[in-house]
Amino acid sequence: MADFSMDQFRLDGKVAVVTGASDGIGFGIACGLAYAGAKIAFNSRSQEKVDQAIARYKEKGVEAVGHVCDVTDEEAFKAYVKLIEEELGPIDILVNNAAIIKRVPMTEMDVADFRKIIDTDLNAPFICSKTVIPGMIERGHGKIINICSMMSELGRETVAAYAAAKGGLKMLTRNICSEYGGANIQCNAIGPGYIATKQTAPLRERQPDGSRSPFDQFIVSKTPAGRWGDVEDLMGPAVFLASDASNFVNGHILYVDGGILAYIGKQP
Ligand code: NAP
Ligand code: GCO
Repeated sequence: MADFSMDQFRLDGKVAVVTGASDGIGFGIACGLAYAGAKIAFNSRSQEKVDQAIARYKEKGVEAVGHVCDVTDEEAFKAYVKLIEEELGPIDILVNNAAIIKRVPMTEMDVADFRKIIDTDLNAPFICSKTVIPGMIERGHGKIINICSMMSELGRETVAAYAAAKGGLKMLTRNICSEYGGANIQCNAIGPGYIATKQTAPLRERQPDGSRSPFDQFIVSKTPAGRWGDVEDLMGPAVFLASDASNFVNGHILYVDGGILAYIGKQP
């Protein structure tokens, strides 16, 4: 029998950058990677959020290094990577998590807003990936995890820009795999289902009588697991895709959605 060790899932000594991980899914994924042994760097657009997040990481037993950096600014991200490499060492793992959403019918959406969402949710993962890939090639290994979405596969009213960006991110994932798989870089994505974070809080707002909103009920009924996901649901998949256990997994979109994409919906 071939050799196998659970140590393949460990990330001891690895340096992981998780973008936009001051809160939400990024924060959860960063904690998961840290519990598996990785050193964590994150960024945010505000110093206040960096400081608050460092304290929250500490509460979770994680020593994370945080700095202000806007992922849409290529020069700023290059400088950020230089800083992280000085502080923690070369980057082994990049998680492209930072993103924004604006929910508005397409014909009412300003082109400036559409461009901003594409810039943050699609152009920025390109910028961040292209910044770290040369170092990964030099060192002979690297892991990139893009955070996709149900909207990488499905459309829905009011999220045209977000869906266009997340669909594009799926193909960027496959293209990075295609171009750099030969350099021992694995680029995969996680496609979370509906996860309870600030981003989705407006969708879960309670009705005046305390009951669940129709959209909230719709999501629960569309999810075979019968619930919203928690950031903890994404930790194991992220550790797997960041670790040597996934060295032959490349260009894959791992949907962590409680089964949404497998399900036609409740029959009448
Ligand atoms: P969130 O709480 O809004 O987190 C997004 C983070 O991105 C924020 O903490 C924000 O950090 C950061 N960010 C935004 N623009 C940035 C920029 N230009 N530069 C640097 N950081 C920036 O949302 P979330 O729910 O955790 O989402 C995280 C990721 O999962 C996103 O890619 C989202 O599309 C994806 N996702 C979410 C769900 C869900 O149901 N929640 C499902 C599928 C996919 P600061 O405000 O601190 O700058
Ligand atoms: C929405 C949601 C979604 C989720 C997620 C689904 O308005 O439908 O915000 O886009 O956040 O990305 O996987």
